[in-house]
Amino acid sequence: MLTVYSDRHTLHHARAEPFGGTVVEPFECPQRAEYVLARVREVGLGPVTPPADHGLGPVLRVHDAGYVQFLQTVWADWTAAGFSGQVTPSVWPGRTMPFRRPSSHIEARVGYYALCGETGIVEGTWEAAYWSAQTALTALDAVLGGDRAAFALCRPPGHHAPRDQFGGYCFLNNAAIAAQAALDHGAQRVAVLDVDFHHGNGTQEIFYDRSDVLFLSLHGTPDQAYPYFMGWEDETGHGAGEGFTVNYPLPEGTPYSVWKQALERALDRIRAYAPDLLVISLGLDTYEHDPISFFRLTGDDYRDTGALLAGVDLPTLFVMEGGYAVDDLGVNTVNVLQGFETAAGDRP
Ligand code: 6XA
Ligand code: ZN
Repeated sequence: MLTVYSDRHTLHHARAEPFGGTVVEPFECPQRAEYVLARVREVGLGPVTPPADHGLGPVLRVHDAGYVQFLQTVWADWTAAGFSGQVTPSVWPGRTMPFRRPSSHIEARVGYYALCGETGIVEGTWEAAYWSAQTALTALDAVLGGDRAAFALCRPPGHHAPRDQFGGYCFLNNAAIAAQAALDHGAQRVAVLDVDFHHGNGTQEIFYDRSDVLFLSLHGTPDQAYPYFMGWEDETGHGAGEGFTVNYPLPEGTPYSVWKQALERALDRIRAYAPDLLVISLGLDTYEHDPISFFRLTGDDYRDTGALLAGVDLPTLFVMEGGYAVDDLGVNTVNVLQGFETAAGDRP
């Protein structure tokens, strides 16, 4: 399986993250992608190639132009205002103070485009996010070109980013950008299955009123887990999209035996939809030792997951999302991909 990887992800390296009333080193750190790449190479998963530049066109098919321009200029505007630390949201148009008209101050603009407060922006964040999206698009090219599957080793991740907000460590929604690009290249239907521990609120929002993308997400119940305000079972889509969003919220302590039942239900729904392409938002924070999550999946479970994903027999694009047990992240990620390849190879 081809892996697409750009070392420009290292340009995004926030220094601090608010966590439980303290400030910690961000869980989402450059070592994550480096460990995954090292494991890809160690097992000889396949060739590793840098992304090709597809330009901003496919990004703007999904994201708001004003938001993209904000990401491109926020660092310059922040430092011009005299701020020297990482860009950190501190004020929002909250529930009792709804947005009525734009304020030109950079603090207000940061708050307007921020989903939440843990995600810092540094000088190289835009460039890293841009190449992360290009990574997904380049891996998509391989699948559209006939590869059974490809792995986009994206960093920063993307699934929390809706049309015009950043947060949850995400800036551009790599999976959504790839799904939309597949449609723009002639696919009729695309399924996006999000197996990250966290609900893929951004992807859900982007496709919520559409039937040409089926979005499914297995995640920690919003009653207990970030992003808290989305991901309930009764969010099923809107208008033409009614029935094309499917959420499987799961409780604290969920073991693989239970998680797998939800996965099998999701895979049945995907089979019924009969898409041309399957995009997997691949987060490994479902792992038993993940520091910020509460499922109980083990390393071996990821091989089985990969085999089940291969069982739907569709061209498949893997897009890297979360996973913070950094020491085991490479093995767990590649276990999914190897489990997939072994099962796909066994099929007639
Ligand atoms: C913020 C937690 C953000 C989780 C981001 C993530 N306290 N998403 O892993 O998949
Ligand atoms: Zn996650």
